[in-house]
Amino acid sequence: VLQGDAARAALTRSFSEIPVPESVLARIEATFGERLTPEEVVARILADVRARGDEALRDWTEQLDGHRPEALEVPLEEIEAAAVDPELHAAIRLAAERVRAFYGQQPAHGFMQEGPEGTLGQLVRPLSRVGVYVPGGLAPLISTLIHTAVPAQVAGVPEIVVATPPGRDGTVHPAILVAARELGLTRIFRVGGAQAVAALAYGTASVPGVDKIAGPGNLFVVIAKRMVFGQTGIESLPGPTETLVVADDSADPRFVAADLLAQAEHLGAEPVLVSTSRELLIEVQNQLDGQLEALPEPNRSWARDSVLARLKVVLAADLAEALALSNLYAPEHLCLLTRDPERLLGQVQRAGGVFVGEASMEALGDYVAGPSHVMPTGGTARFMSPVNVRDFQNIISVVGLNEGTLRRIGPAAARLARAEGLEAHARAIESRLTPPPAPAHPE
Ligand code: HSO
Ligand code: ZN
Repeated sequence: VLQGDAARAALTRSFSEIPVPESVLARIEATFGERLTPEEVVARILADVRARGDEALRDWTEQLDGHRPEALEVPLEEIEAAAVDPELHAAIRLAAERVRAFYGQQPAHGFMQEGPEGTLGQLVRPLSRVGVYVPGGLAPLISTLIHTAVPAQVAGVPEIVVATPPGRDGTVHPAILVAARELGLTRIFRVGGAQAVAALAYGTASVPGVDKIAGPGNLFVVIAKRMVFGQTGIESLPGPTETLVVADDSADPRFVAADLLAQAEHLGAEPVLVSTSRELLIEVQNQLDGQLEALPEPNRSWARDSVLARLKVVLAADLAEALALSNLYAPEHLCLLTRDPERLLGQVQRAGGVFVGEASMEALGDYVAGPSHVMPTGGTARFMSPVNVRDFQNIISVVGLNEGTLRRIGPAAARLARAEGLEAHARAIESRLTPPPAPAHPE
């Protein structure tokens, strides 16, 4: 149990220390025959896809996902034929409807200030083409497709393509296909990892290059997104998930443990518990043991792995200190399990999302609450926001001032231009301020 300075030190993030699991390094060595860093691996894949396009995508998919896809795009008939049970289908619909309704509320318009000066304003335009990355890995993340594609749709993006790694049999999970169909998405590519990011960034014969790549992924996907930034946009660098629970003595230890375990079952997750009550910490520990035991495999191993490797437990002097620690850590998810949790919202400065009270557990937010579950991880909540409509639009500044305004503010601009040594700027302004010389009268 950490307290005071030790707690502050444990919750201060250092980006140079992001550990690469030994299993990842071992896999790299097995694949490449040498101990490359993940960055070196990604750089190789990006360069290869850039140079060889679809053939490189097929080669890397075969090597890393164990299947060689001849057609990289999922045929339309396969999307149309995909089926899941009616209950799951209805749940997919509900999730999509609720995310759509939530982002329908986000103010995302521009403004046009028209007055005696003329016009100044911002035009807002949707991006033309967006690529959504849906991780494969341990689970088919149906919800992730919904939680990235729908905000882009609300933004007005006309073309959304999806990339997701195929299973060993080469197929994409039917639930992903059903969700895509529900959203009206028809272009799905069975390619994952850094090679998918490369394809979306550079474009290949089969995969169209996009203006922005959105969505979470494993270490290689995140590194690839960072490396292609500039060539294409990225919405953020969502890495392994974290949840920080703030609980006081009123919290139910069963729920605290359940919420920690829910996120602990994500690969590489970091669960953090900050409590003002020592008794609660002890009871949560018991609950964690019991609930872990009761989880089926493989979920128990996944969750246990995160708990053993990364669970942090902090005893805070009071809720003010608890919130200060949370702001320092800037968690992806902040869960408030306290008396009057709304009261604490005013103290929340940094988090991807805040989940207020017992009835708003983060797992609900992962699926159907409304806000996108793609939230800033790794402390990036200090400067990034959850996926939202604005990620899929850009702003165009409009300058439409009239001549009266030019006369008033032009001289100041010319003065600034000369101070910068930029004479042509000054003249461009002054040529409109001084009336042209009167034409000589031929007499
Ligand atoms: N909690 C994860 C998202 C997710 N959970 C998807 C279930 N499915 C990262 O925020
Ligand atoms: Zn989750």
